[in-house]
Amino acid sequence: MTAALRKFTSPQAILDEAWGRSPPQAALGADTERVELYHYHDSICSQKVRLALAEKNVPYASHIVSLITHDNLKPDYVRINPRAVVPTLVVDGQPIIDSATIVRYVAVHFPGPSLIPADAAAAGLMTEWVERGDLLPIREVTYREMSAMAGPAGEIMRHSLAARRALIEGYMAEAPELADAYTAKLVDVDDWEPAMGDPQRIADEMVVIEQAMNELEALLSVAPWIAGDAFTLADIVWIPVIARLKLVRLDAKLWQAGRRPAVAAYWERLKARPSFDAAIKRFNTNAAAA
Ligand SMILES: N[C@@H](CCC(=O)N[C@@H](CS)C(=O)NCC(=O)O)C(=O)O
Repeated sequence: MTAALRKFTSPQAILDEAWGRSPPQAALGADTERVELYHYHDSICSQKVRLALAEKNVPYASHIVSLITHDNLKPDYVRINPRAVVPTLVVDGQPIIDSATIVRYVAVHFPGPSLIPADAAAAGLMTEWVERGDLLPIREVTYREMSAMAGPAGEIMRHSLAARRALIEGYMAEAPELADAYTAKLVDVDDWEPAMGDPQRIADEMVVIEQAMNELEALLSVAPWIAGDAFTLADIVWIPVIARLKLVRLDAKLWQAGRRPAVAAYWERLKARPSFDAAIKRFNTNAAAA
């Protein structure tokens, strides 16, 4: 750690100083007993769920699970989310995991605007793009690009990644009943981290992203939203994807300077929605994101 970083008292303090101030915990809604969200500011999957909750105007109690200090690996959290990832939505005491499942749950179980089209063809398109959003190699791109950044943000990311294996092993010793979850997490760490710098993998990832952007451009050239005239869960899943590509500065390559003008216009429409402010901007810790 550099001298500049050592003056801070904790990793969270470093993060706050480098990227902005954290929003208050559990201060987002009055209905704190019914709906609780375990999430992290910049987590793309958390952004999806916050967007769905904002579009439906569902109040919730907010519990920030820091991915920088790895609160997601702590035994108490792994007990509610065995994959040790954010987000988790808890409704009436029942945890629901996986952001695609959660946004569907929110769409179906809460009043407010419908986020699932009635038309079967549009609903099919929506489902396809919800799944595609999940399949994009965004995690790899994010960690690689952010670890490579100069200054505190990059240093935090590198330091944070390096700490994970030892933490997982420590928690596994502390909570042996969670050994299966922790073993899976170690496999995950070993699996993707070394591949982050592999040039072939990076090239393959860019092909996948460019292809998805071409198809998105085609869809958005004929309709305002991914599945047609109505804003749906597909847009909820893709807002954070586009925001993340912007954050890691791939917008210059993908939709700036006349490239993919329909995607560029879509990004402007997304940012103008009140839910963007509530779910992304409010939690944004990096000025490059918006
Ligand atoms: N498929 C899961 C993926 C969740 C996920 O990977 N979350 C990331 C943040 S976006 C996370 O918690 N990463 C921490 C880790 O992998 O240890 C979902 O959509 O909820």
